[in-house]
Amino acid sequence: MLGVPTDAGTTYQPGARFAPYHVRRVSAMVQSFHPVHEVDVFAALKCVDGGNVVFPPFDRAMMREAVEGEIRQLSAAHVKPVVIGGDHSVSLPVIRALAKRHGPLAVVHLDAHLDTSTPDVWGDAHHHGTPIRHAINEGLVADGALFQVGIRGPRGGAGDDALVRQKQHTLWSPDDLAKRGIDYACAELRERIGKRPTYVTFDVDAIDPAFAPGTGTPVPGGLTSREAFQFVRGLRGLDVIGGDVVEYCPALDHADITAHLTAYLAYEVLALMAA
Ligand SMILES: [Mn+2]
Repeated sequence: MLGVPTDAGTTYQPGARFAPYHVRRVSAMVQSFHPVHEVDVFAALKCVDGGNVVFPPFDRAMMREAVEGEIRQLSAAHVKPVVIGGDHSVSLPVIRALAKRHGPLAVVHLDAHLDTSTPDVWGDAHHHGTPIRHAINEGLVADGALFQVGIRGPRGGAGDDALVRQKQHTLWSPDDLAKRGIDYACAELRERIGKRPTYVTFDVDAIDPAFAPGTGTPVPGGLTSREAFQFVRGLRGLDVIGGDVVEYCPALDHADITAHLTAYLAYEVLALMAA
């Protein structure tokens, strides 16, 4: 586990840079044995908290450089990273490092937002609304192997989904997931991804603000935390080579609801690796 404490890529309410500290604090509540996968996660895996990646918190380019460098070293040593953000801009350097090692990846992206914004939106190519566009355009994601789940709410324009559609990627809103059924959707996803190395990037705003109030760009109408767990558990069998949980913002949280959620989601990603 690595913390990446930055929110310099945030477009609305900042504060996600403090997430790793709070996830560590509540993670003492997360025990080892997974009741669904029937695996003792921390016995099956050698888990280490590698601390936080070090960079100036206000410099996004230096953050990307530091994170990519760290992940490249870990990956060369056969370590599978699980990153706690930070805002969603932390995912791009992780995906870059892993794709350099494994080739184009499958990416399972849970989020309220597409995160494929162009530089036109804010006059800047790199913020928390852009990592997926860069990952697609840099060839880090295999065609047809991106699954965006939980996307909802108004778009900036009619063409916002075009990039994702044009590469035969998949976009499931919470309603799409409910109509298909989560188990059926996961079976379809697993069949299409097959043996391809897979990265899981989990923006906590995929989950409804009722269940995840501590996040900077909330959108009503999201997944319940139960649906999210069911979905992530349904990824079992994929070759999960890394993952992240991002956009948890402690200052906006209540009673550590989102802190616990973030810690448990990270545990679910570890459980996929252990199972
Ligand atoms: Mn996001």
